This record gives sequence, C-alpha cells and structure tokens, in this order.
Amino acid sequence: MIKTTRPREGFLNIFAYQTVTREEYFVRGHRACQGCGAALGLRLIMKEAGPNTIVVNATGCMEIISSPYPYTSWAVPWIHVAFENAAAVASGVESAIKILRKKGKIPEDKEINIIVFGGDGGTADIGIQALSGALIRGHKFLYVCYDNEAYMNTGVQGSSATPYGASTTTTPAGKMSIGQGYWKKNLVEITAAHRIPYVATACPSYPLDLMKKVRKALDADGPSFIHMFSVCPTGWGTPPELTIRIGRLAAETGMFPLYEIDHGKYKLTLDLPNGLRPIEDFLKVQKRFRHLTKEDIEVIRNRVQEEYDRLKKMERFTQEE
Ligand SMILES: Cc1ncc(C[n+]2csc(CCOP(=O)(O)OP(=O)(O)O)c2C)c(N)n1
Ligand SMILES: [Mg+2]
Repeated sequence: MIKTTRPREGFLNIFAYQTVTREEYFVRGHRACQGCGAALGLRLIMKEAGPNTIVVNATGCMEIISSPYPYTSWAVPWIHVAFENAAAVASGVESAIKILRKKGKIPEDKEINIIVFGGDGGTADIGIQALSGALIRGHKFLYVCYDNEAYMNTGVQGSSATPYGASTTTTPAGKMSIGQGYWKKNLVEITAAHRIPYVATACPSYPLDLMKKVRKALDADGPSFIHMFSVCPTGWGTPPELTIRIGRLAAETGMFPLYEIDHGKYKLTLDLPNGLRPIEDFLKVQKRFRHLTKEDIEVIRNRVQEEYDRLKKMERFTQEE
C-alpha cells in the first residue's frame, strides 16, 4: 500500500484514491498541449508537495504554458529562472530560508519544500553545471527533470536526453542519418554519483508510484532528484489519448525503467515477472521512430536489455549489502 501525504482536507475515501488530495497547486487553465505528460506529472507532484512549497521553474514548456501574463497556474510561490541557474537559484532559496529560520522569522518546525522543475534540455545540457554544484554542496531541495526527450518549447530540437534513433528537427532521420546518433545521457547515474540521499525515475502513468517517490524525495536528508518520463504527443507524433499507455509501455519495455536509488540502494519499482515487453510495442506508436529498420531496433533492444540487466545486478548487489 502506498502511503503518501499527511492527511489533508478533501480526501476521496475510496480505494487507492484515498491517498490523493483533491486540492490543486498546479491548477487548470494552463496552455499545455492535449495529452501533455509533463503537465499531468507536475499536477501530481504538486498534490503531494502541498501548499508549503516554493517552485523554481527553468525556461521551457512548463514555464511557458503555466505563466502567460497576467495568468498563472501556480497556487504556490513560483520563480521563473534561466536554464543555466535553476539549481543555483534553488540553492539560494534554501540558504535564505535557513537564515530566516536562524533569525526566528520562519518557525523551525515549519516545513517548506523547494522543488525545481527543469526540462531535459535545461537539465541534461544547459543546467547540468549548476545542478552538479548544488548537489555537491548538499542543498536540500528536490530537482525534477521532466523529460520529454527534446527541446520541445522551441520546436523539437534534439537534446542529450533524446533517445538513440529518434528523429527531431536537429537530428532529422533520412538517407544519411538514423536520427539522434547518440545514446541518451543517464541523468540518474550522474546525479547519484554525487551520493545524494535519493534519486529515482518516475512517470505520471504510475501516479501513486510517482507521488510516493516525491514524498521520499521531499523527506530526504539532503538533495534529491527525480527523472520523470514525460510523453509529448506534439514532439513525438503520438495520439494525445495514448499518453498514459505510452508511458506504461516505456516502463514495461525497459525503454525507461522505473527504479530508485535510496541511500545507494537500487530498487526496481515496477514488477515485471515476465521480463521486458518487446520494444516495438513502444516504438511503433510514435512518428519519431517510424523510420527505424529491424536492424536498428535490434541495436536498441540489446542496449535496453543490457541496461535492464545491469539495474537488476545493481539491485541484488546493493540490497544484499
Ligand atoms: C540559454 C538559452 N538558450 C536557448 C533558449 C531558448 N529556449 C527556450 S525554451 C527552450 C527549450 C527547452 O527545452 P527543455 O529544457 O527540454 O524544456 P521543454 O521545452 O522541452 O519543456 C529553448 C531552447 C533560452 N531560453 N535560453
Ligand atoms: Mg524537453
């Protein structure tokens, strides 16, 4: 049973829903595309985080869609920052709160969450230096990279989180090119290498799993990082109504394995008793992968299986310790 938030008003008292508050802190009326996985993820994360939260938002889709002047979707304090400095600004917010506590201006026992939302371009490429610095300094905040696997806001340019073989406007597939020619940068391993207390992957297709991980991340005794798979119908060429399904397919095929690293201990959080599902199930519903040949798919399959086997080994190894 997933134990999420402290009890709050407005709980629906039926089955799994009893753990999810009705209150919204990322509210409707925003301009996200139909079927936007990232917007759904933000909504769920904010439900878990609650009202005592300060959000630092790097430039990108989630900032653009939530703050067209004079409107806002944020029912909590929110600051828009550049790609380069999102984690640095969050560090400053955390330090300021510490000082205000010392001065007695904020009660010691008042919990305040600080959450950064950055896209994959803003995190894996442009903001990684500030992120690394903040993690090494040990500032207590949660950094969520919502990963729609390209620079979507500016027209689907490839990032270092774009998966191998995907066609984007800067890595177009054609006679001479498979599309993205590199393997996706592994943000989880990079952040975990800073030996922070909690790192996880998640996807809004598994809402309770996502919220449970957010709770663990916010309660961690230091910095935490969540890499959230975020289906993008506009950039990927997928039917908006399949967003939840595609998120599940990513996890079931191993294209985006769900796991956490809690104080160094790996744990795969999605049970796949029959092993991985064929990656074709995930690839074939997306225009960005339409050009891939059988041979290309084999190359991807081997890599995905290798990574999944490695995670299983890491789980056995670190849980035994
Ligand atoms: C330093 C800098 N370079 C380029 C831009 C233009 N720009 C604004 S949003 C964006 C795309 C961001 O991609 P990502 O971080 O993946 O977020 P997404 O749009 O996919 O949500 C770009 C390139 C910028 N704002 N700042
Ligand atoms: Mg992106």
